[in-house]
Amino acid sequence: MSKIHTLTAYEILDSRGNPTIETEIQLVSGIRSRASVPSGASTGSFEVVELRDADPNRYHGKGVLKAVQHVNTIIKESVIGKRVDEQLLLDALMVQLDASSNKANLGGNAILSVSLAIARAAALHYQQPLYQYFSDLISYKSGEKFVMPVPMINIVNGGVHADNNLDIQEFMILPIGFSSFREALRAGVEIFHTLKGYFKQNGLHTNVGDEGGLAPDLASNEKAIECILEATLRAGYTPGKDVFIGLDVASSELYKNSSYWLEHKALNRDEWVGYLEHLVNQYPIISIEDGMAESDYAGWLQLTQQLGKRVQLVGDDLFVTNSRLLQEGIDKQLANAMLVKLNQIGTLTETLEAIALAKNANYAAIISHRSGETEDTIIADLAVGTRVGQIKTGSVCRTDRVAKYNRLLRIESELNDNVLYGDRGVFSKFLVS
Ligand code: 2PG
Ligand code: MG
Repeated sequence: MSKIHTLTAYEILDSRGNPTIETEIQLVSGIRSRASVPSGASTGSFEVVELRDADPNRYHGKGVLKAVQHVNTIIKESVIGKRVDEQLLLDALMVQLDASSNKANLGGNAILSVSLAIARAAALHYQQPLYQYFSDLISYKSGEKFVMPVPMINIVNGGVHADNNLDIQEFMILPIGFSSFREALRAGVEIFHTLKGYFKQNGLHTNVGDEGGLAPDLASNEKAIECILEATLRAGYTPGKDVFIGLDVASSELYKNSSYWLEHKALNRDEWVGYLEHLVNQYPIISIEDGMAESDYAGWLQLTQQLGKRVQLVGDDLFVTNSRLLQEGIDKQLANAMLVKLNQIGTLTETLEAIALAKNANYAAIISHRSGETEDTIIADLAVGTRVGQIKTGSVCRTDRVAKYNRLLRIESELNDNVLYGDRGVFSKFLVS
């Protein structure tokens, strides 16, 4: 087995033009690989620490040279000479080296860049595609089919991801009613372009937000959903049959002084849950992420009781890919799905543990990007390898987003017929046929 020869980290840029960390690993065998780390804007308070330099003379304080330094010294010294396929051990070692509860010492970004570079190098060592390596790591039976994920395509951006007047952060389409990822993605792309044309026709601007979704000012949040449904029909698809709506409300961002702020009005918990229920009654919505603020547990319970049988309720800020928080949510019966972001927890091992916990509790898991991304496509492989059946990776323009879709297209083509699309098991409980 090849051993780790050296690690080299450096500063690169993410899709918003902010510094982030990339780590290159070299094995004794000569194999080299690298991995980079994304960065969020609407972050949950319990995410691990993204270590930044806070040096106002560089990148407005956003430099990551301290994290780089940690990889190039402390982490490097402790992993050199170790077997590259000991992912569990190496991740545990880094957690131990950090010795804090939230990776504040070495930086979650430093640790994750190493964790992912290791996985990629091990896959190369075994001459396996990365998704296959992930699948083996979690011990799927060989021969069990891979599952291409349903893409949650974020075609209208709002909230902190855009400079428009929409409160809801992400308006997504889920092309569920298709038999391959390729055809589902094509529908998504056609709807995106139709929507762009429709906005243009109506004198609305067609600039895009951080995740590549269109970001015009609109009369209301509901109007965004209505425009998407209109574009779906115009593109020749049927809402509620081929294509469903998903929202990431990112409501921790809207929650101030115990009120949810919508369209400049303060709503109390009942009114807010009532609003979400109204949206579900009115439109073919199948998934709502962060419907309630991360600290509003009573609100989450109410929302889950009221809507949990009808739609997927996804905890992002609520769970932050953290098994302890997820277990608490499972015990209290909050939400019914978890968003999975590698950099919320900081190692591959802990991410896989959280996914396993979700699966065991019958919670869906959705592999996700961050609003600040790099060209790294590892989440595409993670989605296929873990067979979770869903991925959230933004709009269908801008290379930071499209790179993941392109990787998925390549994987599907490589797997030929030996692959399923989506996982009706995840959605069928919400579909009234
Ligand atoms: C989210 C993400 C990704 P951010 O809230 O789900 O879409 O945004 O990376 O800014 O947290
Ligand atoms: Mg979110």
